[in-house]
Parts: sequence; C-alpha cells; structure tokens
Amino acid sequence: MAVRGIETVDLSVDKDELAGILKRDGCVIINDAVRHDAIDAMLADLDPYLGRKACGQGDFVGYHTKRLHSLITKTEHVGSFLVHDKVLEVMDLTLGPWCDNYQLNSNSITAIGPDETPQPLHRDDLLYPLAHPSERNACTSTFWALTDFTEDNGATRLIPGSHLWDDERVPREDETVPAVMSKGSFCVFVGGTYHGGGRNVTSNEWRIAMFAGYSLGWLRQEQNWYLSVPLDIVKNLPEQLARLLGYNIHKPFLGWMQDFQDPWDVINGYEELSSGGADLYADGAAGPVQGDSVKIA
Ligand SMILES: O=C(O)CCC(=O)C(=O)O
Ligand SMILES: [Fe+2]
Repeated sequence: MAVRGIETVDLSVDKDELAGILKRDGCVIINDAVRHDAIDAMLADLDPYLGRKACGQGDFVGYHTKRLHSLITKTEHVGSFLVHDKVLEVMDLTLGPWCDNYQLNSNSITAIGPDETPQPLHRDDLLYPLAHPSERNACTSTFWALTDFTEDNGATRLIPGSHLWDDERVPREDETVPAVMSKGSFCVFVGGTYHGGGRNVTSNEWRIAMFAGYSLGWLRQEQNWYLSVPLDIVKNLPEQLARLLGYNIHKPFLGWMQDFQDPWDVINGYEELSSGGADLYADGAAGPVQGDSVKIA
C-alpha cells in the first residue's frame, strides 16, 4: 500500500503550506507553473539533439530512455525554468537553512520511450555519504513535465514520506505513487525521497522531463559546469544563473579566484593584482566564520 498520495498544489500556494507539505512528504507537485509556449520553444531547440541522441544502456539510465545534458549550451530557454520563482522558493525552504547559497547540481532531459522498464528506486542524495534521516537536506530535485506525465507513459514514481526513513528500510514498489501531472507542472522532492523513473507501456508516447537538481553551496556539484559550459556563454548569462552554476562564493571563502575575488567579478573584468584582496569574511564578522544562515546541527 502506498504511504500516501503526492500532494498537488497551484502556483499560488502559500509558502507555509508548501513548507509543511515538504516537511511531511518530502515531495509535492506544483501545477501549471509555466506556459506551454515556453516549453515548446525549449523543445524546438532541443529536438535536433534528442533526435540524434542514443538511448541509455543500463538498468539505472534505462534502455529506452534518452538523456540530454548541458542544456544551457543548447537552448537559451532553459534559464527561465532554472530560476523560476517557485523553484527558488522551494530551494530557499529546503536548502536555504543549511547554506548561504545553493547551486545547480545537474540539469538534463530525461525522455522515457515506449517499452522502458521501471528505473530502480533510489535517493538522489546518494551522491553524498550521508546517514538518513539527516538534520540537513543536501540536495533537492525538480522534474518539469514537458509532456503530460501519466501512469502509462513513465511518470516518475515516488514514495511520499520516505525522506524520513532510515538507511535500513528498503523501498518497495507497492509503496510508490506515480507523479501524474500535466505539461507545464513540476514535481519537487528533497534528496532523501525514494523515487525512480516509471515504466512506459504506451506504443508511441515519449514522456519528456526536464530535470534540475540543486544542492547546498558548499558541496561538490554533480555536473562540472566550469568545463561543461564555455566561458563565452557564461559571460552572457544573467548573473543569477551564472551564480547558480557556481560562479559564486560561499561564505566564508569557498570558491574564490585570484585576489580572493568573487568569480563573477573576475569574469566581468577584474584585473589580477589590482587589489590586496577582498574581505570575504561573513559580513561584519571579525574572522572567518560561516554566514549567519548556516546552522551547524
Ligand atoms: O526520469 C525520471 O522520471 C527519474 C529519473 C531519476 O530519478 C534519475 O535519473 O535520478
Ligand atoms: Fe533520481
């Protein structure tokens, strides 16, 4: 029996309600968060790449699933999804308490085709050697529905509440619930929530998702953005997006360049040796301490 269903809310959902659902279930679906024309514009850019891309060759990546990465280098339309107000609100809630800033961890299309079998259930925070349940959430995942997600075409299956389980408890198929949602909605879940891509039993439907994962700003990112996105592209990104990629500093001084400079300042023309070094300590602090918002549990 499923633990409980996946709660679905509208974009207008109140922040406290959202926080309560995420705390209890570890997951939620936000309905109709973007217009279909924004999706269609992005898919039009990505279609040629998806057409050429081969399917995976493994139980985890699937045998009838196409994955496409480094989307920022392939379509300018992805940016507005990655910094969508509601997504950032969720990241403020689920990552904000344990870092001064969070970052993009990875970002890809996962397109599940006919005949795909279910992906093994897993937790996305398996990237990090953490015990469960943990005081801190290390990463939060979002799945945007670029096509309708149905039980038949491979909707991601989740186990609401499983973020609270310990490491001994093994997830069972009959505890999962499919994230059924319409094109333009997105599903979000914290790193400890068990989930997996669904089985596609249709004869001709591709379930297309855009995955964007975010993590605490002091962790190593899943994808190496510095080598994945050429600097010429980074320089032309909106500052908020470039900082999400990692062109940023986490207090007190993680990630500096040259004379303790913020990487965004450097790629915007800071000349090395032109200063003795910025003070990267937390604002107003007498020494190298963590920023105010970082709680050490
Ligand atoms: O595509 C999906 O629905 C899930 C994929 C997933 O969870 C993963 O690859 O980590
Ligand atoms: Fe996953």
